[in-house]
Formats: sequence, C-alpha cells, structure tokens
Amino acid sequence: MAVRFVTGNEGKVREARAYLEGIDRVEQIEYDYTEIQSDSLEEIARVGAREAFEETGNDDPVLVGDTGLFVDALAGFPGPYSAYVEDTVGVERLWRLVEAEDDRRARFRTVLAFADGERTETFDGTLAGTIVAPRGDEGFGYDPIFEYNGQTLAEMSLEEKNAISHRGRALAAFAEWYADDEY
Ligand code: ITT
Ligand code: NA
Repeated sequence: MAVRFVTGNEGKVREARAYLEGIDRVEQIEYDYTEIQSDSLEEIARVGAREAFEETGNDDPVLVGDTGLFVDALAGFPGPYSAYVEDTVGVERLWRLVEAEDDRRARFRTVLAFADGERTETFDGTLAGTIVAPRGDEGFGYDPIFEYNGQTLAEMSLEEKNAISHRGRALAAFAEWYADDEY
C-alpha cells in the first residue's frame, strides 16, 4: 500500500513523507481533477479526491490538498480562488490591495481529502498571520507577503515553515488518523 498524493509539487510530497514516516509510503501522482467552483475548500478537495481515486484505476488511496489564503478585510478573498488570483492579479498586487486596509490579518488554510473508494475523510490546518510588503526568496506562492511571528514565510527555511505551516498541521492531523486506522 501507498498513499498517492495528487499534486504537481514535489515539495509537498516530501513534506507528506516526513509526516507519514514509519506509517506508509507516499507516492506522487499528477492527475488533473476537476476543481469545482465552491466557497468550500472541503468540497473542492473531496470531489477532487473521489474523482482522482475513481479515474486512475488503482486501489491505493489518494490524498488531494486544497489551500487558500483568506484576508479578513477582503471578506476572505482570494480564499478558494487563490491559485487563479495568483495567476491573474499576482501576489504583489494583492499586497497593494491589502496595503490600503487598517486590518491586514489573514490566514492560510489547507484541507486534505483522503479517498480510498469506500470513504472520503478531510483534515484541515490553518496558520494565522499578517499581510505585508513582499520579503524573502524562499517558498512559493503567497509566502513573500505572509508574515508570521515577525518573518514572512519566504524568509524562513523550508524546515521552519513546515514546522508551523497550515499544510504541516493538516498533514499531522491526517497522519494521526491514518496511523490509527486499519491500514
Ligand atoms: P497542487 O498541484 O498541489 O494542487 P496548486 O498550487 O494548484 O498545487 P494549492 O491548493 O496548493 O494548489 O494552492 C492554491 C494557491 O495557494 C496557489 O496559488 C498556491 O501558490 C498558493 N499556496 C498554496 N500553499 C501555499 C503556501 O504554503 N505558501 C504560499 N502560497 C501557497
Ligand atoms: Na491543490
């Protein structure tokens, strides 16, 4: 058995391996599941995980992750549309939008959906921080404008970020459940 992590990002797979060490193997699969339009990361991840499991014709369970950046002063924007907004508006212009606000609080949220053909379970993790002018060269996506504890995520080493990140927290919750299960 192995958990098949559906992602284009090898870094996420390495991170998942660290959490599932001694529990199960983690393989990367690239499968372009349908991203339904929804306000709910859970729904998006759940539907994606079921589809990935059914369409890939393999009995090993799958894990699909969906992440969003939710800015308080923008009513949660870009939220579930974070990937689209990164590609269109861009990270620098999102900062410009938030710069005009007094309240710059935001949170990252990751939902992981696990599907094995019988059941679908979701796990989530959040990280609260503040939107700031871009700093740092590490990480990816919105990391340069997201500050936590005085540092942007792009100023942290990968190990530092993984230890506190939204995805790390979701992976820890998943690993705890998966280790307990009959797998
Ligand atoms: P997958 O192939 O893993 O699905 P993705 O980029 O399409 O990758 P995500 O749901 O992980 O899907 O990400 C949605 C958006 O949030 C996208 O713009 C990412 O760059 C951004 N993002 C995700 N995780 C992030 C993190 O840890 N730090 C900064 N930005 C992140
Ligand atoms: Na995703």
